Amino acid sequence: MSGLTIEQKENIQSLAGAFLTVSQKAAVAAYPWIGKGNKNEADGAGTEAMRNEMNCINMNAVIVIGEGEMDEAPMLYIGERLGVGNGPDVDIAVDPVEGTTLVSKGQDNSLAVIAVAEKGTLLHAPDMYMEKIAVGPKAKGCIDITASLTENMKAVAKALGKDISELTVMMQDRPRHDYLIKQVFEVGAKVRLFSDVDITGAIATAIEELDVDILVGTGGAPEGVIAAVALKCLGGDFQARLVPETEEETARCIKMGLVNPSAVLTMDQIVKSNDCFFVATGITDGLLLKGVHKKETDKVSTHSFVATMNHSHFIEARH
Ligand code: VTB
Ligand code: MG
Ligand code: MG
Repeated sequence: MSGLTIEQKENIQSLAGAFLTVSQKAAVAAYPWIGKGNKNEADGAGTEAMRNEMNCINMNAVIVIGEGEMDEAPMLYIGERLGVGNGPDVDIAVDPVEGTTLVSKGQDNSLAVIAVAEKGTLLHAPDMYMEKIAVGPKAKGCIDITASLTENMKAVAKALGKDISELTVMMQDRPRHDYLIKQVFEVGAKVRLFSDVDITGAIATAIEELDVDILVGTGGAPEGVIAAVALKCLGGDFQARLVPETEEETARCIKMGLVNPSAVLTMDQIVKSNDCFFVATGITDGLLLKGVHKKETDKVSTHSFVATMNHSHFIEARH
């Protein structure tokens, strides 16, 4: 339970508008790098824009999921403090350019994303793989990451009032997911494979029109924390399990306070507070959002998605 006063809660939610500008600026900054074959420049431009804009916001913020450790990332490193001060105390998880390869190759579905939550309530997930499963509001409470995908599909189909063969399961197109794809085909359900950005797949489960019932698979842990915030706001559900692959990664988990590194992490363990929100802006066109597009006379258009605990909405803007 959060110990915040109503005023403090409102102060956190009132930051959402300022963070919309942050993600719009990051997407616009990455725009010139679409299709230029240079992931690092795209990432750098988005990161710098995000950081400059966040430093103008009245808040005491700490990056808990960012571009890396202090010694490897000059900007938005884990532990970096941002904001003008004298505002709400918050934790921030960012991915200024989620899908850098997509941007550099001019492919669909890249985003600028940010999740914000009450100070001390976001999981400090290390940069390693994480097994994930996400569903929308109607299937909340029905998932179990320790069970097989088949079992989860049965439970979700029941909750949605569908036949199991009518389910659409989204996952990253990777050989490591072959065993999952097999389970989907075995029950006659559909897969929807994508190359990158599993945050979009997770959110898609909570947006009816997108026709995605489950997001499953192993992807980045930082992206998992950001997706968990979005699903919490959207009333969906999310479960995860870190996949440390080396002794060093196991040690990092323990250092970050995860006594049992491969324990099940529920949505409420990943995001401990209800005082949180999520913002994304499309860089290239995608399933959830349109990308940045050039308009007449030096103008660009952006398309963003904001989800708070009270509501979610899409915003089209010209800059
Ligand atoms: C995952 C996923 C991300 O990159 O981290 C993926 O969570 C990396 O997967 O959304 P591979 O190691 O198989 O390439 C993204 O798709 C984009 O950052
Ligand atoms: Mg990134
Ligand atoms: Mg990423």
